[in-house]
Amino acid sequence: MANRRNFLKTTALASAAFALQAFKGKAETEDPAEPNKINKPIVLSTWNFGMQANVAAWEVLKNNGKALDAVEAGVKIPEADPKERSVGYGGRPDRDGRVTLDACIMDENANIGSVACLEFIKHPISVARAVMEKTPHVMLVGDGALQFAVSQGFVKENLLVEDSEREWKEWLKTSDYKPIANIENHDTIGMIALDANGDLSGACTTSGMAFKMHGRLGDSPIIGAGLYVDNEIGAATATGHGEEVIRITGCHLVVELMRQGKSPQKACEEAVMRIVNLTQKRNKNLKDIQVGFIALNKKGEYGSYCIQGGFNYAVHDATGNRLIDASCFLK
Ligand code: SD4
Repeated sequence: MANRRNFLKTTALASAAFALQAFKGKAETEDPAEPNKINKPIVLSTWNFGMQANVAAWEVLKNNGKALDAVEAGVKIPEADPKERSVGYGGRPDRDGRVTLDACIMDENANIGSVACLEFIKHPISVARAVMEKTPHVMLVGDGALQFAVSQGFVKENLLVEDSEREWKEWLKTSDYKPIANIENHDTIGMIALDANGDLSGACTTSGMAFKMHGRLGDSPIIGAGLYVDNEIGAATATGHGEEVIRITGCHLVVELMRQGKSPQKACEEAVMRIVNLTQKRNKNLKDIQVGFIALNKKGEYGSYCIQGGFNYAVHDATGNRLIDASCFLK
């Protein structure tokens, strides 16, 4: 334990030059034997629950369906599952005991839709899609998002399950807000897909940080932070402490790095290193922060990087569905 603490301390104090050195030479996903081969369709999603979500997305993709439909269908699986306590129905509440959900979606034509601080609706991703397709706007929040959802036929229901309520009441005894990285090995689900037609889309949905202040938004409903898609280049999505992802406009950065020629893996590494370096400059403790990115490019190459170990992601392509441990900065 002491050794780990020392190691973390040493690592956190490492210079930017050391930090940049540390992530050189990671494996690429491109097959050098077939540089022009496009691996499609393919879908990636964050955390363990991405495995099940990928299965639903794959049903769409394998039948030549659109990436947009695939990512919506995929993330609806954990949204509907009351046992998944960080997304949708069953999500942990804010410090006032209210379950407030954030989600966004982006398609191959740069159409975007988002809802934030939405209560009582099990599938915020579908409301985000309705914002995208049926309003002149791109983002609705709070009561306005709820009113819109109800007007579109979404059913209002109680999302606070017993286990989450019990945990919240326990938390109230101290009311100590300490977001924990990698809690239960799942958090936000972010999903990005390349369909058989070669088009990219992405979706991201979460209940956000447990016991957050009412009205707090993370990165997940913010296009460019928690999700970004550029159909000429690639797509990226994020999980972890949203404040840190917003600070660097994380997923837009990952996609821009791919535009500059970086592989998805290198782009994720460089974005994480921006957060690492800023954290050091701001004299904050890196070991309290987790951020993970996953990225996919137009060729179906993918990569991921995170600050701390423990983040994994699921990849489904024609060769099957698998869970991959992301490489990380703090070993
Ligand atoms: C947020 N990024 O609200 C989300 C939640 C998450 O680990 O992924 N937590 O900041």
